[in-house]
Amino acid sequence: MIEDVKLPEISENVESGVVTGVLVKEGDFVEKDSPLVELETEKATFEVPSPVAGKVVEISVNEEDEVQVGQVIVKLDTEAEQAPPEPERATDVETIEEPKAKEQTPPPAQEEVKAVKAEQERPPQETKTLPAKAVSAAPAVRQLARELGIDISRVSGSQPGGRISAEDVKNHAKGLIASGGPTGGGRISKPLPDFTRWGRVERQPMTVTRRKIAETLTYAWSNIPHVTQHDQTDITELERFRAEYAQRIEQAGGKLTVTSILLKVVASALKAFPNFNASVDAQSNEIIFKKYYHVGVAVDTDRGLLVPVIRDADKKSILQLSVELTDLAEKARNNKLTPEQMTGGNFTISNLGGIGGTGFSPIIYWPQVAILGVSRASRQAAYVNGELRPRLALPLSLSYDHRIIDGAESVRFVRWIAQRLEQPFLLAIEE
Ligand code: CAO
Repeated sequence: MIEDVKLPEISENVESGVVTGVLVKEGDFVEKDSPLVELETEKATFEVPSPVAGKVVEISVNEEDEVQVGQVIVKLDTEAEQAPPEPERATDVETIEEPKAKEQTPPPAQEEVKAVKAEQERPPQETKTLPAKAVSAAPAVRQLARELGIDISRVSGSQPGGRISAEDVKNHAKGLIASGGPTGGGRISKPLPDFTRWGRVERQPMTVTRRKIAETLTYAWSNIPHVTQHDQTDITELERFRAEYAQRIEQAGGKLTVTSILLKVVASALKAFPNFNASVDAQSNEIIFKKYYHVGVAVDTDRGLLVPVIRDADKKSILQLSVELTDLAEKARNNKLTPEQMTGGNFTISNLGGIGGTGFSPIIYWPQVAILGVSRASRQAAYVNGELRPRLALPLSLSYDHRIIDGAESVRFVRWIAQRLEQPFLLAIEE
């Protein structure tokens, strides 16, 4: 029997995605839950699992196609018998033409289904992405919006049922230009000069992830009055502690790093300074104080910046945090994060120190109100009890929302963190 496999419901308000990888070819036999295509949506990239086992008889989509929920992705013959494995399989793998498809490990299908459900149940104000709404528009209209750098969920539809027409998109664009505001995708609506007048150029479309990053950061940068407070902390003792326990944490499957220790310190700091664990509701002029402590960590990946979130960081040990961070950073780099794993953070840590740098001004992840940037630790000479000693200094850069956090409080917050890193025992006493 030939069965059409359609794109299932992804999550609330997400009606389509762009195919970034076709992971099977005609003739392949797929097991239930094995990945068929890789899909990039506004919220995440993930693999679409096969709902049944069968032989692929037709692939109905190509890379870069925009696919709507309910659209057929592949056709499977569910009665086909799986061919017995070839005896010379090891040689086949070496000469295979599509390493990406073969390299994919089967996805944690149940986890993804759970994640999608959780995403659907999650109240919209908890998401770190921009507020979205159900959008009804033809693919060509969506394409036009993308080309103009417009977030289609912000366009009002004039057609029956609120459906958006090409004219609606153009009118929205005109309105943005008239108001001088930025369009979605982080692009400014001023036309660019013709660069070919000065030399050869190459145009490349932004990936969905890049557009989302641009849109989120542009929104945050234009809507939050940012100030960055710089400080540094002496982590000489902490480095000794890290070396001492590194092996134990490694045995548990994690890596003890400045970032995993910071997760613990930051979660405690958020409890001590509730203004940093809040969001501003500019529409109702209220401040929302959160009573949970979920902390995001910026991870540098091939596709750009991703921010997985560690839930209830306050309730976890440094060992647990180290294992979880190692796992989430690996998932981020291997494209395995679910949308749920990237939402709901209250505060973010962005550690660029493994790469280098002496300081930077991180952009806050709206609707959060602060972000801690960490740069490279360096050896410095410092006076300790009147003697000049070599010490390891870690630069900290805290960007905060000046609407609800005052400068003095930002200094106290970052000093509080600095002191717990300088004297790791302090945290143990307080916990
Ligand atoms: N100073 C000096 N060395 C540092 C350091 C710092 N601030 N932070 C990390 N390191 C070292 C680590 O100790 C490790 O060294 P060893 O292997 O010798 O122990 C090495 O750098 C690599 O660290 P890591 O990346 O494995 O581990 P981490 O937990 O410190 O960082 C993560 C994890 C995910 C934060 C990091 O890998 C990453 O992706 N950072 C980039 C984040 C980013 O792009 N931010 C920009 C956002 S724009 O606002």
